[in-house]
Amino acid sequence: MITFYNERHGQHHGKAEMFRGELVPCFEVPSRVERVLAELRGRRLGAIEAPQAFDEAVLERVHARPYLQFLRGAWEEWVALNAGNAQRDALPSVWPVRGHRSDVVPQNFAARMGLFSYDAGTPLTAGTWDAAREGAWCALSAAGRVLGGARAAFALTRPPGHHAGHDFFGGYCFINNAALAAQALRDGGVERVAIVDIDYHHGNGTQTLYYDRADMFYASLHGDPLTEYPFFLGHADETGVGEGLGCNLNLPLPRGTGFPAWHGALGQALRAIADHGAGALVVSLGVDTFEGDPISGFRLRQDDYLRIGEALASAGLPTVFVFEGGYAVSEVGINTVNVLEGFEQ
Ligand code: SP5
Ligand code: ZN
Repeated sequence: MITFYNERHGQHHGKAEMFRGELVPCFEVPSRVERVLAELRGRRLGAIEAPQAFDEAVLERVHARPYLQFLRGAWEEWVALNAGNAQRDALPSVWPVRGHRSDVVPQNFAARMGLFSYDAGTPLTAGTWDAAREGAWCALSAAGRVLGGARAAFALTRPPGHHAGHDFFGGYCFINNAALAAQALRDGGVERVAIVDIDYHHGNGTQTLYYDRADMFYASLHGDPLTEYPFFLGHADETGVGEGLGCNLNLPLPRGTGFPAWHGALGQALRAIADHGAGALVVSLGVDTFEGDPISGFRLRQDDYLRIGEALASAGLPTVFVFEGGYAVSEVGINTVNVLEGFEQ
């Protein structure tokens, strides 16, 4: 399968994220994608290409214009704020909550950063916008290849995307690459698109983007939000709204879940996708379900990822894979490429 690789991913490199009152080194590091790239090359999985360039207006198919404007200018504004900021990543520290105004965009940069985000774990750096935008081009190029008749294509990029919503960043994500790929498939003539999100974390960004739509089916397997990030979305009773009612399937699983139960839930998600009549599939491919992942709680092993690829292939749909989480750096390449290889066998 062809891979569209984001050569600019390294321009996004956060130093630290807020965790329990401390700034701890970022888990979402450039070496993650370098490992996947090396594994793809070593196992000769197919061509690795740079993405096409697109008009930035296409990002508005998924994201709000004021949010995109914010992201475009954020680093320069941050640097202009204080001497020394060029040496520090930007992190939000204040947010609107229930009953506060979110319809007025504040002039203060810290306030605007909070308006457009939901956690303090997602540093914005000098090259974040360039890296995220190039990642969007990878997702759109992969969708384009599938629309052109390819069985599958892979967008290998970071920062990841599934936590980013219409007008917010968080969870290491800025631009929702999977949502863009799904919309591109729709715009290319696929009437019903399914997204299956196999990252350890619920894809709150993707779910909120398509919650009221019947043409986008979102299914996610993830750590139960009662105990796991992103906490405030991802419960089983979230099934969609309006025309989208019945087009959202959350399968939360407890910490400690191993492959048999996880694989059963994937089967359930794929049956629901078949029932929906989807004509194409987008896979939010996180491998933070691995037993060795430093921030997650499932117990999948390396060989399980081959079985996941086989199960995804059994859906029989043209498929766009989009790289998401996975923080056990030394195994992230093997696990990710196992999914792709399992799919091709
Ligand atoms: C794309 C993706 O996988 N985003 C995940 C964002 C998770 N952010 C919260 C991480 C909390 C870190 N916990 C550290 C535990 C150390 N033992
Ligand atoms: Zn994740």
